Amino acid sequence: MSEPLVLITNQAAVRTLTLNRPQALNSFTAAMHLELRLALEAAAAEPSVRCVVLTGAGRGFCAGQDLGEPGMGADGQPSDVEGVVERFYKPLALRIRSMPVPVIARVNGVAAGAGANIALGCDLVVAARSASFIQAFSKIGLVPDGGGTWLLPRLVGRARAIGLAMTGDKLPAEEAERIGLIWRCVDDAALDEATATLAAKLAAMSCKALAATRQIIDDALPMDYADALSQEARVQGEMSRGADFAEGVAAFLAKRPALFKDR
Ligand code: T3D
Repeated sequence: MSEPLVLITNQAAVRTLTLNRPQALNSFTAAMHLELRLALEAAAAEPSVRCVVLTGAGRGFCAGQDLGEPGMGADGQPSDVEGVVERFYKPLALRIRSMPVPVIARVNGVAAGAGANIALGCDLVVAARSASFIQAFSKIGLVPDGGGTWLLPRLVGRARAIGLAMTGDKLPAEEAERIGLIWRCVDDAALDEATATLAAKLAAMSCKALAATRQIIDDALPMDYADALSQEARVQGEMSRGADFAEGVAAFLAKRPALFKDR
């Protein structure tokens, strides 16, 4: 039997999905997309999962689209890049952004092309110091995809977004943290512990509130101040009617840790 293209492991309430094509730096094939889609759906549907970690096997995180796949131009066949982006990268980016639990990208090595932008679309990115981010698209005559055109200017501003996307230069993880592209850069030897600690912390919090936090921050971006304040009032009302809020307040007043269960 062939190896799974996405490895699935559980540690308490944290589910780790590991892209598993290390020989090609975990670049995406249609088959790996389909396995990842199923794995994300399964994690979303499983009530015991309260945080998802996305990472890569071997020395890379993900080198984006597998450029050797049939239909990528190298085989002389007509390419269907638009179809690939619509069928695979768009649903993947949207699925990550709509997960009912927080999603952490554990960037263990190079993240290039759509691999970089799928990582950046996760809620929190923790990267090893030896890792790097490359908007590789311009080097092969493409434009950023995987959500890059939306994410990059919002994360680091237009000047840096254009600079990264046009040059396709390698951005070391340390610099990515310094400019606000990612949450944390840690020493390689500390990556496992830093990711596990963060994942366990998020898994113990109110998933419902964390998923709603992601949603209203994204939704507030094009809003004016008054509309964002109204959105906060509406969603705060929803949250306050849930069991997690009652539990959070009760735990605070009783000076005990809260036990959140909503998703
Ligand atoms: O359908 C569509 O195309 C639309 C969607 C587009 C989304 C995209 O992601 S477009 C961008 C695609 N990605 C790239 O252009 C990145 C290509 N890779 C690289 O530039 C380099 O591999 C890296 C800078 C990421 C890493 O360099 P390095 O020197 O550390 O490793 P390497 O030797 O280049 O790669 C190691 C192996 O992985 C190598 O195979 P080999 O020679 O050992 O058998 C290499 O061919 C393979 N590999 C790396 N990236 C890809 C890949 N194979 C297929 N596709 C790749 N993207």
